[in-house]
Amino acid sequence: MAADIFCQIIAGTLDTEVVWRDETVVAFLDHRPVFKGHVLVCPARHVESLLDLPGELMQPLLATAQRVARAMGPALGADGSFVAMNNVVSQSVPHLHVHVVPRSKGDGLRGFFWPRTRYAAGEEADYAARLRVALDTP
Ligand code: DGP
Repeated sequence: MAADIFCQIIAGTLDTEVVWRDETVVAFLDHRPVFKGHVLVCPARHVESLLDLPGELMQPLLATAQRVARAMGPALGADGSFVAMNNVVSQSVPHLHVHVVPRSKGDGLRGFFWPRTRYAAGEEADYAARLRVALDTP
């Protein structure tokens, strides 16, 4: 099977602006940024989505996302950042990537389109109960 695009970037066979690389994590510029300086932080080894991420990679991945987010102030003059990942649905590259997008007050981003709904009476407790069962919450 052909390596996905991010595996190729990580292997160095596809040219991209890499901003961080160590044994476990690689971070590079998204080529279609929400705002300039938008970074994708990936596990160096192929991991498809958050559900497949081994425990030992969780800390390095999130720590790198935090470092990148922290760098956006001094490097880009950002006031903050938006950090997110798509898993399967809306995930266009099947290699886990954390988006770290620089944000500035008044940058015009109205937020992603997240229509909000409301629970009917009693429904909220039912959803919570179903999740507690799946999570083995004591
Ligand atoms: P998502 O929709 O969450 O799977 O985001 C995938 C992102 O990957 C999207 O914002 C564009 C970016 N992307 C896709 N192909 C390439 C590429 O070849 N190089 C770079 N640098 N970014 C890419």
